[in-house]
Amino acid sequence: MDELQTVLIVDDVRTNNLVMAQCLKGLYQIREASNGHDCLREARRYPLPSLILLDVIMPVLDGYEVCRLLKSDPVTADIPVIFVTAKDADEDEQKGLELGAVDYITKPIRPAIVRARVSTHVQLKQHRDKLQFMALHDQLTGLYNRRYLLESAEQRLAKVSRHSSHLSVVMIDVDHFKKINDEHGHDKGDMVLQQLAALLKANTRREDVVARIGGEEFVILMDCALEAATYRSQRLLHLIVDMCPAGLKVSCSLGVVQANAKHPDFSYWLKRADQAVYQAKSRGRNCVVV
Ligand code: GH3
Ligand code: MG
Ligand code: MG
Ligand code: MG
Repeated sequence: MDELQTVLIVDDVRTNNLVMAQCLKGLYQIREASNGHDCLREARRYPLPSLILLDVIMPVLDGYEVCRLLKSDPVTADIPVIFVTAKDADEDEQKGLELGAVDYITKPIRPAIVRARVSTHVQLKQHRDKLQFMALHDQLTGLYNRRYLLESAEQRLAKVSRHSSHLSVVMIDVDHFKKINDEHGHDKGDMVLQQLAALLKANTRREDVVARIGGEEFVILMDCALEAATYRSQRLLHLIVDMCPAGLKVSCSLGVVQANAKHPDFSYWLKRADQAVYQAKSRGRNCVVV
C-alpha cells in the first residue's frame, strides 16, 4: 500500500486542531503546529507536507503572513495551502486566494466537505510532483535528463563568475554501443545503460549533477577544477571497465572541460566536452581526453 501523504494542520486553538485532525484521521499522516513559526518550521521538515491547512487569526504571525512566507521560500512554495478560518467576508477570502492559497474553508467546518477538498488538492499535488519528476528525469535510468542538466548548468555557470567557484563538465559516451545492441539485443543494451547509470550515481558526489542526455551519452557536472575532474573521470572509467555491466565488456570515451565565465552560454562548454569525446574516440576509445 502507498504510504499516507502528510497533511500539516495549523491552528492556535487546540480544539480546532483536534477537530481537524479527527476529521482527517486515518486518511493522512497528520502533523500539527500551533503558531506561524512552528508552521514554517514543520513545513520544511521531510517528508514535506502534501498540504497545509492554515488558520488565519493567530497571534504574532497571522495566517496570511505565514502563507506569504511559505510561498516565497523555494522549499515550501509548491505545498498547497488551504485557509481554514472564521473570517468569512469576501475580501478575506479574496485576500487568501490572492496570496496563493488553493482553497478557502470557513469555520465551523463541515467534515465531509473538508475531506473532499483536501483529497482533491492532495491528489492534484501528487500529479504535479509526478509530472515535474518526469519532466526532469530520464525514464530508463532515473538520472536527470538534458532539460534539467541545461537548467542547472546555466545556474552553476552564473555562480562561477559570482563566487569564483569551479565547474567542470564531463561527457561520457559508450564505445561501440550500437554493436552491443546488434550482438546482444536492445534489452541487454538497456540493461548496460541502467547499470552504467547506477555506477555513475554511486560514484559521484551528492552535489554533482549526473544526467543522461542522449541514447548512450551521459554528462556529469562537478564543482571542482580541471585536475580533480580529470582524476575523477579516469577513476570512473576504470570502474566502468571493471564492472562489466550486464556481463559484457564495456568501455567509454570521456571528455573533460572546465567551464568559466568567459563563455556564459553553457552550450559552448557542452560542445567543447563533446569535441573532447570525439578526440577520445579517434585516439582509440576507452580513454579520457582533457
Ligand atoms: P562510438 O564508439 O563511436 O560511440 O559508437 P556507438 O556505436 O556507441 O555510437 P552510435 O552513435 O553509432 O550508436 C549509438 C547507439 O545507441 C545507436 C542506438 O541504437 C543506440 N541507442 C540509443 N538509445 C538507446 C536506448 O535507449 N537503448 C538502447 N538499447 N540503445 C540505444
Ligand atoms: Mg486562530
Ligand atoms: Mg553517442
Ligand atoms: Mg557511443
